[in-house]
Amino acid sequence: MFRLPLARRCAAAVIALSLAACSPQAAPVPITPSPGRTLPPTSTATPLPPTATLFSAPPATQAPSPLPAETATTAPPPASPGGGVSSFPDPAAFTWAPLVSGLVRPTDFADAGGGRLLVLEQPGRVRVISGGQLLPDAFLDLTARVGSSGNEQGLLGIALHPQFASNGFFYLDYTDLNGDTVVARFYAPPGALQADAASERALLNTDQPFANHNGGSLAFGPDGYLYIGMGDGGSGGDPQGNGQKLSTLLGKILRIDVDSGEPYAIPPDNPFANGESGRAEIWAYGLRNPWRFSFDRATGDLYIADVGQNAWEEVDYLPAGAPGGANFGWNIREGANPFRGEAPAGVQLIEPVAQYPHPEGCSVTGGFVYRGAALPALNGIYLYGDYCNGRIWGLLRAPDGGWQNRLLFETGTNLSSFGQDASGELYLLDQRSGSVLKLEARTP
Ligand SMILES: [Ca+2]
Repeated sequence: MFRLPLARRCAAAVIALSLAACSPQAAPVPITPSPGRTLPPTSTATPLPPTATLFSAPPATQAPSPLPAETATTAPPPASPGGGVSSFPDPAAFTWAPLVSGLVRPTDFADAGGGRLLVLEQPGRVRVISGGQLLPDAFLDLTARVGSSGNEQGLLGIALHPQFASNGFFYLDYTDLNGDTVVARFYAPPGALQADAASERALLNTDQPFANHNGGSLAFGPDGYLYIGMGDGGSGGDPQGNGQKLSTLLGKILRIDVDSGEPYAIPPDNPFANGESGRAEIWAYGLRNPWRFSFDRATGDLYIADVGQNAWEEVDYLPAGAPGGANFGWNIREGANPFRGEAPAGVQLIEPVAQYPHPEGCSVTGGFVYRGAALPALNGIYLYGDYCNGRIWGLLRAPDGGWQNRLLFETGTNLSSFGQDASGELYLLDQRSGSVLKLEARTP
């Protein structure tokens, strides 16, 4: 999400998209698809063939680390054994049902267990939904520590420790009053409706040279490590070259071990773990503003939505078990297209598995692979959307490694984030209306 200035960008989109509702003043579009509103199954959002996974020269022997051998050839990698559907269902069978409203610029979501759903508000509060109701008292109020004057600043991401139910640790990513990124650990007593605001323990503080592109996504991987999404630092076009620069944490996905070290340890298989040829925290790079990444809870595969500059929004993919050091191309590439310069000899760039052009949208928001029980017709489909117009696509990996992509929903929301609960059911956050909506089966 988060394109600056939003109003200007969306004005252009509205011209081309009669269904778009980018302007904050625009009347909300009904959020449930109907047969008349559901778009045709074909979309110009283009899944890329598996043979386009890589380009440029074969891997060099020095860092950055090469990808696994099978992805370094034109042969598609085998599908992960997660199971799931082989085709898209009729999207008219589903609806995004309102769950709660009254939130202020919601940005992220987590299931804390015990019937508690946590929702971040960009100005700095963590709110609680309990028993289907938004509780008036915040789970945590950090508004005095969070700077949110910029459209892309504020309280941006949350991840619960894998043992949160017993240890009460959760992690937040926010921009502070100076506009710099903080990743910190907090504590809440098990089952509590309020966290301990005095429990903050900073893990990472990173200077942000510009107000935009602060990343902010957090997720624990299947390996138990904490992954952190960092934008390229902002402005436009990555003027500092941070995406490709291994001496900065900007423009990266980081990977740290929060269960060891002080305040964390570097996993020994991080690609630059010894810190000699790159920052030890780096897991993947070449990213502009990875606005939401997630792991398929069935396979461990990693999906990254990376917000584009002016032309292309993209979804990137790493199969489970892929080594660190993946380079997703920014700012040499924007989506699967040249942006600036060429990759140095020996540097491999990984192409996205799907991309869509402006003005089909203007800022991608990554979601989740559906693995819930309630909607089996969606099992294995990765849902992602566009912040500016609320479109939601499905991306489905075929057994041969190819990808199918389909536009599924026109929600008309400012789709700031998706959420996933402990059961694997999916939600979306509408920044404009301050609402949380849940994906459900449409009942006649
Ligand atoms: Ca890219």
